[in-house]
Amino acid sequence: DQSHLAYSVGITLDRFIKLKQSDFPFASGELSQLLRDIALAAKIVNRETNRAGLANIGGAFGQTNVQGEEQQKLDVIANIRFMRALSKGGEVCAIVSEEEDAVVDLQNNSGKYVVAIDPLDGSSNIDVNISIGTIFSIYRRKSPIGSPILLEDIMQPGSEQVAAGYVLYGSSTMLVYTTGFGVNGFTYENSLGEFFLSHPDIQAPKSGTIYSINEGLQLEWEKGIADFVQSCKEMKMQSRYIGSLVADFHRNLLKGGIYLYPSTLKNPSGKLRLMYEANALAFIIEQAGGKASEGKQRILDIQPKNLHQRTPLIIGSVELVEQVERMMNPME
Ligand code: AHM
Ligand code: MG
Repeated sequence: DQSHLAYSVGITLDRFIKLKQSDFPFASGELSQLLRDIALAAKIVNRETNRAGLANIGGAFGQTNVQGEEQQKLDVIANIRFMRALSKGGEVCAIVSEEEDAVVDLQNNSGKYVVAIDPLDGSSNIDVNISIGTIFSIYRRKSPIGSPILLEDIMQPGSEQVAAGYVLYGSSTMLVYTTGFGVNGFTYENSLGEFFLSHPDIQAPKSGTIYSINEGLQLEWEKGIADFVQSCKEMKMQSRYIGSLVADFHRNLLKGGIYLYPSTLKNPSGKLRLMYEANALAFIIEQAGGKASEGKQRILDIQPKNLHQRTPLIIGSVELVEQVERMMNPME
C-alpha cells in the first residue's frame, strides 16, 4: 500500500512543500512559506483543541476564569492563532475570515497573497468532542505588489485560487491541501510535532454509497433535492451526517459519496459560505476528480458579491453530483 510506504519513509509536510515548490509558476518560495505558516497555526489550534475540555476553554466567550483572564471560545482562539500566523508571516496582504465582519487589511503592501479562512468550522461540535476543522483558500492579489489592496484582490471567484486546504481535528489531525497539482493529505504525529504525508495523490471515487445532508430540513427542500434523497433511500445508500463540514467532506472524499447543503425555504442560499467554506473544498474535490455545484453552476465560477455570502453546496463524487444536477434541472 503506497500511502503506508510514504508514511513509513516519513516525508514531512515541510519537506513535501519544498519538493513541490517548482510546481508553482512563480516559485519564489512565498507560497511555500505561507503554507508552512498555516501548518504551524494548525498545530497550535490542534493543541488547544486537544485540551479544550481540560483547560475549560470550551465555555462561552466573555466569561472570566479564576485568574480573572478572559475566557475565550475555541473558535475565537483559532481565529487569533491563524490571524497572528498570517500577519507575522509577511506573505499576506489581506484576510477574509468567518470571525471578522470586514476584510482585515494587514497594511502589508508587499504581501502577494489574500487568504480566506474559516478558522474553526463546525462550532456546534466543539463542546461535545466531535471533529471540527479549519478551511482556507489562498489567492494571488490582482493589484500591483507595493500598492494598497483593492476590492478586486478580495472578491475573486474560486477558480482563481492558487492553493486551498483544510485541517481536520478528528481522531487524528490531518492537513489536506492542493496547489492545483492534485491533492495530498498529511497526518499529524503528536509526539514529533510534525505532519507526515499519509495520503498521497488523493482521488475521489467516481461514485459512492454515502449521502450526507441534514434531513431535519427535508420539508424545506426543493423537489430535485427531495427526489435525489428519496432515490438514495431506494438504493439503500448509507446516510452519514456529522454536521461538521470538513469531517463530512473528508469521509466522502476518501470513501466516495456526496455532501449536500441545499437551498431551504428559510435560507434560499443555503447555510455555507462561498468564500471560506465552499470554494476551498470545491477546488480540492475538483483536483481529486470530483465535482462541486450549487445546482446549476460550478461553485468555482461564482463571482462573489459580498464577503459572507452563502451558497448551496452539492459536492463529492462526480456521478452523484451530476445526478443531483439532472434531478434539479429536469427540463435541461
Ligand atoms: P459554522 O460555520 O457556524 O460552524 O456552520 C457550518 C457548519 C458546517 O460545518 C456543517 O456542515 C453545517 O454547519 C451543519 O449545519 P446544520 O446544523 O444546519 O446541518
Ligand atoms: Mg463555518
